Parts: sequence; structure tokens; C-alpha cells
Amino acid sequence: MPDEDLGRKYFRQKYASLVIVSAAQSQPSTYNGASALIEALVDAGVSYLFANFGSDHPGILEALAQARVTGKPVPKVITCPNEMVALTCAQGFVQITGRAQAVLVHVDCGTQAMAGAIHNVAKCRVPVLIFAGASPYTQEGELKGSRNEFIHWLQDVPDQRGILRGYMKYENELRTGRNIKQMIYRALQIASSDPQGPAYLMAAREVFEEEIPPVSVDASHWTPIAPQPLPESGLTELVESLLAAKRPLVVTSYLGRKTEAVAELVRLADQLGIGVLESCPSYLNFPTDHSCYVGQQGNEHMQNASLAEADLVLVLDSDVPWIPTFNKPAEGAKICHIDIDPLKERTPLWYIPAAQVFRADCTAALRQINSRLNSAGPLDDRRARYEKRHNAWISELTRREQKPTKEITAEYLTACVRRQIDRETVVLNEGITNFSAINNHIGCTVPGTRFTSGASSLGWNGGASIGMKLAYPDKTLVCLTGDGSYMFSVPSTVHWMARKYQTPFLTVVYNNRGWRAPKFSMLAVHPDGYASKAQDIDVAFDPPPDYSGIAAAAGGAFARIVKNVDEVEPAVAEALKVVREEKRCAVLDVWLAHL
Ligand SMILES: Cc1ncc(C[n+]2csc(CCOP(=O)(O)OP(=O)(O)O)c2C)c(N)n1
Ligand SMILES: [Mg+2]
Repeated sequence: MPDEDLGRKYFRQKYASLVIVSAAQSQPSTYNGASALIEALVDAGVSYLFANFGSDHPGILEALAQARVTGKPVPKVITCPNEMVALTCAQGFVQITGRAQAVLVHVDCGTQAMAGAIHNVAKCRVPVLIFAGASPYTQEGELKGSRNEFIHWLQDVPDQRGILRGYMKYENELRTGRNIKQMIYRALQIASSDPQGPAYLMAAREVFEEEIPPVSVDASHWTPIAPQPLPESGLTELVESLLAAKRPLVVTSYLGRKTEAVAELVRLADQLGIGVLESCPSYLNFPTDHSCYVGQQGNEHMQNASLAEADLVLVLDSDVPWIPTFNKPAEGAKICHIDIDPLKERTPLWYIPAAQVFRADCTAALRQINSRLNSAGPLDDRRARYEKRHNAWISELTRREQKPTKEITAEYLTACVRRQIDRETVVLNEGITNFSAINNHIGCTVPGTRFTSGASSLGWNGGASIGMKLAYPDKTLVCLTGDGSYMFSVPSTVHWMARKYQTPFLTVVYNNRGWRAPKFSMLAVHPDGYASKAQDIDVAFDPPPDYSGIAAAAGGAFARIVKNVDEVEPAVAEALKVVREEKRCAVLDVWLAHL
């Protein structure tokens, strides 16, 4: 039999039962579990469903189509050819808006394919609702949705929820269409209550197909728990310590996830002359041009001078305030810790020697502290000292970002980008070994303009750019990424989606021809070993792919490879013009020194 006939026969067999069932039961309008799911998402304020469909979703595809025909609202469906990208898009959108979004994936397979994005949303505390179908639980046509494809036996796995149990704040199985709405609201309430995080719900096809009386429940009865303030007793002691200290210092990493908290931290610095150090920041926590800002530190193996001389360290929202093997506060410094998640219950090994620890919302806590601080006191000395440090730090950055004579440096490249963007431009940083260079030289000052994945599974930059652009259609977006991280981001999917959903952004690939981070990690542990002297340690990408060409092929992006120092700034300017005026993505592949 020719291939074509075989194909037709297979198609007829595969879909015959489906066609008969739907013809026999077709009605003008059906209300089933899938209808309840879509209504629940709309009522809960979910704007987007980042979806990758499969055989588990006939009910949902049908309900979406029915709702569109009958004029009912549906979340905007974003078709995502890769699940890691789908979840990362949702993460990007939520990092901007704070509003939980939904992701739909295919059974255990799509759950696995969300891959490291699961780690990122969990560690970054991103509220997101993930739905997966599950294999039908009937096999002889007992119920609508019963098994009718061979994969239904293969996809029936012992513990689908176990795939991501270690990462979810909440996971459950929907067992009937009748309480789907309540279950969705409960999952969203848990995901959106601090400390926020992802939730996972799965359901077999029969649940979505189950015809039910329309469910009417009030989504507003499942609001997130209210932000927690500091207790009055602890507040008094804390404020006294802050006033008594000679060199108080704030260390923070993700306080800026709420932009209001940044304004409160500025008030605190202005009132108290307290220094602010960002440690491995995942958000912009403090304006980098404020005279109390002493810079940021990531993996740099050195003792931070401001941290060493502080006599009071106020840790505000941080997972890694310092790395004690080479950087820590002085012996005897008083440490106070306010965090939405101070115990880090999902991190098996975690402690800092804190005298006071509070689980509280930093915006609320800082407001309380600020309203108690009504005397400026003898603070000019503190402020002057931090101002001196700040100015020295700025001079050092200016020195480092000078135009190089030979190979392009990350510092110079980042300074070129900075000169071509405005204050409102949103910057995504997945620069890895150039992470600090990017944060330092990009010079963001406005809260909510600088982001990272907040975690460590690479490839966040592309999907997050799409999600953030959906949230901020009028802002310019600049995605600064290592070459390895660009490859991890699945650029073929990202650029197809960016064109389809009109989310133009500029990507700059910091191309050092491979993975420099594992090389640095090796050298830090084995500085004089065999690997340190080896020519090749299997981390280089020679010859590298044509990174910008991938984006051009997948989504019509503007593509340019830049190898010459003189070309850098004009290329950034031209690429940004394309993004802003032609509303098209641009990818600049900028060659730095070989790793
Ligand atoms: C999904 C995932 N796989 C592997 C790693 C381990 N890893 C950490 S950094 C890194 C290299 C990143 O390369 P690139 O983006 O080019 O940055 P560079 O190290 O060159 O600065 C790798 C492979 C990871 N963090 N996440
Ligand atoms: Mg690299």
C-alpha cells in the first residue's frame, strides 16, 4: 500500500470513534468541566494561557472554541511550541505584573518538558498555575473522553504529580468538573499568597468532558492572604538598633519584586544614611545612582568592604546575602533579617547568624520603620561615608568601561547598550559570568526595570522577554544573555513566538564561544590541577552557531554579528531602531574574548 493510503487509513481509524461520538452528542452548547475551567481562569483575572496542546485537551480546545463562538470571554491563548518557553513566558509576565498566569501542558510528557523553568518559577517565587492533562481513566468508552489512542496507555504513569512535587507550593488532581472552579481558586490563592510560588493541577479527559450544571462561585472569596507587617515589639528593638549603629548596611536581593518597597528603602536610606548593597540581585532593589548605593556582588571571590565594616546588617528579602567562604559580615556585627521567606523552608541547608528574624512583607515593614524614624540624629557622617564609597565605585566603573583597543569587553558592550536606552527600558540579565558586569554597567535606576530569572536554570531570557513584552507593550526591552544561555532559551521557539505575538525586543549575545562559568567553577576548586592546564575542557563552542541567524530564520529577526570594537555602538543603535520602529526582534551576536 502506498504511504499516502496508509496515512489516510490510519487517520480514518484514529479519528473515526471521535467523529461518531461528537456527532451523536453534539449540542448547540455544552457546559462541562472544561467550560468551568475557562470561566474560572477569566473570573480569577488570568489574562494569558500559555499552551502546548495534546490528546489530553479535546475538551479544552472545544470549550475555547465554543466560548469564542458564543461570545464568552476566554484568556488569550499563546501557542508555545516548547513547554520550557511556555512556563518562562508566564514567569516573565508575572515578574512584571505580579498577577498569576496559567500554563497548559500535555500529560507527563509536557510536564517533564517544562524542565528547568520549574526550578526557576519555584526559586523565584513566581505565582503561576500549571495545568496538565492526565491519561483517561476508562478504556472501554464508559465515559466521554475514554481512551482511544495508543499513547493513553503509555502516558498512564504512576505518579505524574511527583515529577514536580518538590517544587510546587500546591499540587492536586481535579477529580470532577463540579468543583474545578473552587480548586482553581484555591490553587491560585496558595500560589499568590506570600511566599508566592507555582501550583500544579492535573486532570484526566473524563473530568473536562463531564457535563455539569453551570457552577457559580465567587472568585473574590479566594484572595491572597494580606501582607504581613512587623510585630510592634520587634519593631521597637529594630529601630533602636538602626539608630544606634555607626555603619548600618542593608543587604537585599529581591525586595524590588514589589516596586513600592524600593521607594520605602530609598526613604530609609534618606532618613538614616544606611548603605545598600545588592547581593546576587534578581530585581532592581535600589536606584543605582543613589549616594547610599554601594554596588552589587555576585560570585566575585572577594570580601566586600562595606559588608566587612558594617556593625549592623539588615538583610531584606535575600536568599544569598553573602557567600561566607570568602565574604561575610564582621564578627560581632548585629544581623537582623526581614524576609517574606526567612526560614527558606524549601532549601535544606540555610542559615545566617541573625539576632532578630521576621517573616514580613518588606514594603509594610519598611513603612513601619520609616514612620518610627522621626529624628535624623547624627547621621551626616554615615551618609558622607557611603557617598564616598558610592563615588569611588562609580569612578571604578567608568575606568572599566573605557573603549578597549583590542577585543570587545562586556563592560564596554554594556555601556554602549546603556547609552542607547532610556530610563524606562526593561533589561533582562542572563549574562552568567558577565552577570555583574551587566548589572553594574547597565546603570538602571527605575524600580521594575532590571530582572534576572531569580534562579539558576538557564534559558530564561527568551521566554521571559516575550512575557515581559506582553505585560509592557509600550516599553523597550533589552535581553542581555550569554551565548550558552541563548542556546538554552530555545531561540527557534522564542523567535517564532515573538513574531507571531508581536513582542519585539533586542537580544545581545555576550558571545565568548562557550560556557565560561563551569571553567571558573573548576578553577576555583582546582586552581592548579590538570584541567587548569588543559587546552580543551569540553566547554567551548568552536565553531559557534550563527546565533542571530537562528532568530532570523525562525522569526524574521534583524541579525548582526559584531566582532569589531568600532562597530558595537552603531550596531546597538541600529538594532534598537529596528525594534522600536519596525516592531521586529533584533539579535546582535557580539564576540568577546574567547573564554
Ligand atoms: C539548564 C542548565 N544547564 C546547565 C547549567 C550549568 N551552567 C551554569 S553556567 C553555564 C554556562 C553558561 O554559559 P553562557 O551563557 O555562555 O555564560 P558564560 O558562562 O560563558 O558567561 C552552565 C552550562 C545550568 N545552570 N542550567
Ligand atoms: Mg558563554
